[in-house]
Amino acid sequence: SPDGKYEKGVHNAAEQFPRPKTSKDYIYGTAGFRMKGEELPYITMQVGVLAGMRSRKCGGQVIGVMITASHNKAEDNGVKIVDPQGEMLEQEWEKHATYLANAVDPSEAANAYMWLVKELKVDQKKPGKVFFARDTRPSGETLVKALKAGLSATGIDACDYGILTTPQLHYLVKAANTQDTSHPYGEVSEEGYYKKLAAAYKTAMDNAKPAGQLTVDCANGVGAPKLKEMLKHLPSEGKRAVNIRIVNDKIDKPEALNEKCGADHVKSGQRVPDGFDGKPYERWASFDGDADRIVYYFNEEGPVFRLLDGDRIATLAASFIGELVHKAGLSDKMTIAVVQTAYANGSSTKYIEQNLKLKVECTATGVKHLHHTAARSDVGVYFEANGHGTVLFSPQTLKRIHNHKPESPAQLEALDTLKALTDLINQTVGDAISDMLLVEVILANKEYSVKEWLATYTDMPNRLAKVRVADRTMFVCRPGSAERKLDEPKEFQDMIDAVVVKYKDGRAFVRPSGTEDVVRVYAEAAESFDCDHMMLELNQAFEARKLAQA
Ligand code: G16
Repeated sequence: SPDGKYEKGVHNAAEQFPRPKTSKDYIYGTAGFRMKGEELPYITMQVGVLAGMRSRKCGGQVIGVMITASHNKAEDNGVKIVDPQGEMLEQEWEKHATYLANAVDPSEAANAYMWLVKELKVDQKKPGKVFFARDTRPSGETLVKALKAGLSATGIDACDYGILTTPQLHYLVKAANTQDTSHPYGEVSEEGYYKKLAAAYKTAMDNAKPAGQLTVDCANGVGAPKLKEMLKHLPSEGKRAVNIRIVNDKIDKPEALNEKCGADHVKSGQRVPDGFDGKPYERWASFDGDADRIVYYFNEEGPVFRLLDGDRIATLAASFIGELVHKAGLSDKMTIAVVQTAYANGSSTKYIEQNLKLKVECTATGVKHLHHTAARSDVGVYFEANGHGTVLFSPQTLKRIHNHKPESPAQLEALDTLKALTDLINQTVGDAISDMLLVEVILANKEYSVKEWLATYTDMPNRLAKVRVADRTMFVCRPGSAERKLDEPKEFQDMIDAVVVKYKDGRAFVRPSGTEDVVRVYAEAAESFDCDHMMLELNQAFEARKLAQA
């Protein structure tokens, strides 16, 4: 390093934030590193070191670091790196993060740093810049100190954005790296984020009327204060006035985070959150702990719970964008594709292919996989069933939309709405606030109530469960199967297949989680009681192979 200064700096930082004594290997997983917050300072310091290198390597462009454990418990935390265009860290670099995180002591840390500098040909004299933020978890404060230690140890210019939602940080990174280009993404400030979304929302609502009140469960997380901020920028009077009520906003009670509320609780358990007081057909939505996921739902009389999850948002968005493209006279200029994962409800896939007549692709879980696939299309709509997703418009497509000359007032109207959507949608990553505004705009424009939205197709009954296992790394998905089949443990897939064939339209899969110490089990079938039965049999298969842990 410049006179060995940074090498020594890393050594010192690793002394200040030593690696916990553990036999565990840390892995940069589905969404970066995730574990108990108290275990994370060393790793976070190392993430700072790597983010700085990445910035130097990317010609000094801003790199982001987000400290959050999103949907996980309050005592957990996590840290992940955001690349220059606001995407997830390039996969090739994940192993470098894993490598640094597993250097056992200060000398190894310093050596690992120097080895990577050489290996990646990082010019340490070049400037580097990192933006970072955290969610509301109390452990975030210590982790910020550790992160700063890693950054300053290696001479990186850092900018602390305090508490933000994950997608807001992604926005800022992209905004910073595009500000001097011909297509700036937006102002480089939290305020700029609200202004961009608010302006787009107003245009997209020009010819529509909001469809009654929406109540948003913010999981007692960062989404609560940020949604409140967002509301200040949206019209509160007149025909476009938003009518949004916020519940579960207790961020001063850290233990309440994601506790019996939030998108994951609602989606996995197919149930309303604590604090629910909705009357039949009242529209509700839940964010997760860092506000990058959203699901909608309501009760019918009974009450019968009805979920409008990521698949529903994807189909709603794809159909509306398809209509706008058609009305604007752009049909022959762009194609729309939808990207899903194995968790997508079979009915949603059928509906997209048969009714919307769009191409569907299936990838592994993790936004990084969906995002890359979606980016190959002109318009790529991607959503995980859990409510994490967005819509990508390729640069070429954006150009076509902006250069298009409408030939009638109707074409003009559709084109203006389409243009507004390209600004309303946070194209860097799934964003609960942005996705919520998107859904609200679509429902208002289509004059849809939740009832009509639900009626577009009928979900296959399904169940989602977690199984605790001794070692989730024993479970290995079959390459190329988009996690729908397992290769390991040997012959376990045969047992799953033997269960599934017994049920009409049965489908099930088992995959190791990348964010929790569990394996996930998904099952769907034509009949609800078949799902329960199938789940029971799958659980028995775990027992039979002694894979489950009490
Ligand atoms: C993260 C990822 C999502 C993924 C989820 C669960 O979400 O960003 O793409 O679906 O974890 O992943 P897994 O099943 O591997 O545990 P979040 O909202 O927690 O950041």
